[in-house]
Amino acid sequence: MIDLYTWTTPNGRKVSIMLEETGLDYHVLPVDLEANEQAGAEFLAVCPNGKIPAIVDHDTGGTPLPLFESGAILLHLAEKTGRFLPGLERPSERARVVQWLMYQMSHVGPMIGQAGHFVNTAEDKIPYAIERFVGESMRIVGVLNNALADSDYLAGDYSIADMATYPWIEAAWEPFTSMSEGKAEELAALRAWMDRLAARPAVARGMAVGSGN
Ligand SMILES: N[C@@H](CCC(=O)N[C@@H](CS)C(=O)NCC(=O)O)C(=O)O
Repeated sequence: MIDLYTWTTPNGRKVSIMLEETGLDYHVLPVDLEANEQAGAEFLAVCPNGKIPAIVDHDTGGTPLPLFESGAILLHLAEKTGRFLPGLERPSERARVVQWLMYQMSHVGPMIGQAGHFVNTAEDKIPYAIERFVGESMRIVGVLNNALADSDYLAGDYSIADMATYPWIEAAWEPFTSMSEGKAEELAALRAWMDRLAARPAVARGMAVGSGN
């Protein structure tokens, strides 16, 4: 059994999608970010960084493993199940998946997250910050679109890199494409990839996890 600490946000959804895809036995423990439960002692004991997602894997054959950082969790679950990440005997294919996973972790999530903060959350609408983070997010999304021009998935076969990226693009699609005319057409390859993922039943189930259930 795996305990999944999560909420209805993109980083949490990456892990619930992977859990649904692999069929691993898991139990959801909602961490209500609006009630600031991520700062409570119970959650901090599992995730000292105070951010979802986190898991406790009880099926290690030994001491249970608490783990935070969505990318690390996805790698762990992929290695545990031997799915959605090529094995060490296929080093080049594996490296490509890890590359796009790192791209999500270091660019897609942080930049779109900051863009959302400065556009929506911040009381003070700072033009420099909005321009900086929205501009960089658009550039990053463009890189994804180019990568998908000749490929159904980010790194060859469907992988944890796609699972990590999808919830962020799904959340950003509407606001980003409504910012400028022609944006949706420009990002046609990305849209087709989104539709491909949305059609997967496990993705739909994973996206629905965490809302206080
Ligand atoms: N790099 C972390 C980021 C986690 C993260 O930012 N989680 C957000 C929700 S998507 C969170 O818990 N925010 C609550 C807070 O900042 O207090 C990961 O990928 O797991």
